[in-house]
Amino acid sequence: MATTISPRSPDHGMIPGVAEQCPADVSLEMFRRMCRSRYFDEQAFLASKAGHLKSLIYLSAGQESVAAAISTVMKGSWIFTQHRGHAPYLTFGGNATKLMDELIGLPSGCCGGMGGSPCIHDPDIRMIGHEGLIAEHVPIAVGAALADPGSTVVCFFGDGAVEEDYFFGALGFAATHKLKILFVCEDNDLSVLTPTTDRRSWQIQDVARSVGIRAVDITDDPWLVRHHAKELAGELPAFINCRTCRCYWHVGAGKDGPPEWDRFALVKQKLDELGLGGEAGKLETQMKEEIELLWKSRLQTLSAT
Ligand SMILES: Cc1ncc(C[n+]2csc(CCOP(=O)(O)OP(=O)(O)O)c2C)c(N)n1
Ligand SMILES: [Mg+2]
Repeated sequence: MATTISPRSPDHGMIPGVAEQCPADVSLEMFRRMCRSRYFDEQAFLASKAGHLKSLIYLSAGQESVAAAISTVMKGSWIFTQHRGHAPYLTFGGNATKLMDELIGLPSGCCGGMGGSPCIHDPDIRMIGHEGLIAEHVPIAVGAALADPGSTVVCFFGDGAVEEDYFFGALGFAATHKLKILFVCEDNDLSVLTPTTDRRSWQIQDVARSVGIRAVDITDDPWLVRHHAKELAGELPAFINCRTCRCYWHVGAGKDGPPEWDRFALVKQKLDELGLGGEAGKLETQMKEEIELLWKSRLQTLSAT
């Protein structure tokens, strides 16, 4: 009898051989982007705990594989995120120093130090900031796709955001007008601390399909995410629901407990199996040192002012 893999599983929707088919340089680049985001957040966690940050922080750690994979496909797109935007910003090439300064509250931050972690806005990478109401950016992202048909739009949001009424209207509008937008749900199964089964009886991918949008429901394996993003990029609008797990609290520097799975470790294991472990190790050390040094220098700036 065939076994069914639970949607809350690190193997949900896996396609055998998908990592093997990916060019080595792309696999390493996805991992480099994951490291950039992961080590940024680890230092942000420490800086927040030490009381150095003006902003409340919403950490992406644990979920970074999703944006790392999508960023290798949807280059040059407009990017919209909600409060958990560190990984989309950093993987799409955002300036790490400007984000550190933003969290510290310096005028050199990407929002002049006034927006903080949940409102990352940076025209340099075409990223539009979130204003605070969950999913409010989704209709705006759809509007951007309507206004700029020559570009593509990537809109990231959480599994809680899809329950807002304006989310549905935006999805339907994008379908009707065949807009070039990729909707990406970072489905960590939590809205603050409430699991999905306590909040709704339906699946968002079914809603997307019901209005004629192609949708997949998969785990956060970056090779799998990239595979689907590449396929769907030619058929926008499209929807990717990515089952993922956050490492830290909803907001602030703390831990609820161990995440259901550790994608970062699983990716390293896979890179080893692909014979890329040595190069990946070097990249990881390089990114870790680079980001740690940057944080150190920015925090020194703070103590000097
Ligand atoms: C319209 C609205 N309702 C409630 C809130 C309070 N709130 C802030 S974050 C959040 C949870 C969002 O969950 P999800 O979209 O899954 O994102 P995640 O934090 O899991 O990344 C809620 C309910 C809000 N900001 N806006
Ligand atoms: Mg969530």
